[in-house]
Amino acid sequence: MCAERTFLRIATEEAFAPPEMLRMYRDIIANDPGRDPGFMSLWGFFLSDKHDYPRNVVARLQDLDARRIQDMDAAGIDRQLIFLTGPGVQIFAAPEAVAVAISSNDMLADAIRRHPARFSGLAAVAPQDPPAAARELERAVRKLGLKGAVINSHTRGAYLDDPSFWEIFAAAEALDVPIYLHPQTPSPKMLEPMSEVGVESAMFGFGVETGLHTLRIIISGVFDRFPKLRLVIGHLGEALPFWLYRIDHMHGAAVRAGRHPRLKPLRRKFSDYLRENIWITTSGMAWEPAILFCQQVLGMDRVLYAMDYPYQYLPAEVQITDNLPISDADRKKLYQTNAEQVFKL
Ligand code: 1DF
Ligand code: MN
Repeated sequence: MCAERTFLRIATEEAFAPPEMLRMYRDIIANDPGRDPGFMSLWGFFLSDKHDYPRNVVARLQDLDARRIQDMDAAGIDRQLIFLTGPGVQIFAAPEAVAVAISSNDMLADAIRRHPARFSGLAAVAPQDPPAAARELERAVRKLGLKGAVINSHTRGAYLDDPSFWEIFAAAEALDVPIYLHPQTPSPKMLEPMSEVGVESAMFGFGVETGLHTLRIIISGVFDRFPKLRLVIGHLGEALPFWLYRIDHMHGAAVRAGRHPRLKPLRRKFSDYLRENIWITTSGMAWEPAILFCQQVLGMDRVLYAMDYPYQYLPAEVQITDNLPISDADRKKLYQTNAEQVFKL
């Protein structure tokens, strides 16, 4: 199939980490372990240096040159959409978070200038300081050529359905760029029943956290206030496509009955927002029945390919996507043109 390939493979949820930020992570682990137990479980593991698996991930995260391109070539990936790994700057106090977002965006933009045919990127922003986040998003898009922003779910327990964050959405809508709502470990209030059995990670907790966050954004009316806002979520929509029928039914019934003050009438059905304002990627979910289900439920134009490099760097997974029983035209949408349209690549 490779010899006569008629599409590019664009991977849309690919991570990097500046060495300086990892030094700051090590400092939190050593000196402030109570800051966020989810962060401790995640980065305590990846920075533990006890096993090849975390060591290899951390080495690959820091490379924005030859090793990354070699890995892309080995897997047949033509372009990566790269962004700062989770939880990015969202673990820091506001002034530090704002500064690290700026420096890591500059670092990513430099790498994209070195490898313009292979890399694109999204900006890190600090939701802790919404006006600064909006300003940095504008700088990153206008001056650095980045294609949108990543936000790694909750920011020290706070969710984006709180209107204090909405100027970030206003900036994204005005700049006509998407926000990638990427996972991180569940917020402190949700963590313990997961962490006591070790499933708060990307195994399960990431998806619950980020699916809940997306649901909160929709039911709060964000898309009625910002109807052109585009959100991208990974891991085949963090299970929301599977829940869609039941959420539509129960959300509608609860709103009509006035069941909860935060369940307010919306202009559209819950599922309409998922289909019209949200795009999903296949990161970590190279699984034929699940991909076909999401394409059937949301439409061929809404599902984008992603690998989740380097966390799930499995070149064999590309074969699964190559071999999906869909038309060549639809395969090109999945691998290339949907990403080109959503991120304006
Ligand atoms: C993991 C997975 C870590 C994802 C990530 O960032 C991450 C992991 C720290 O395997 O622990 O982004 N992921 O998106 O699935
Ligand atoms: Mn990821």
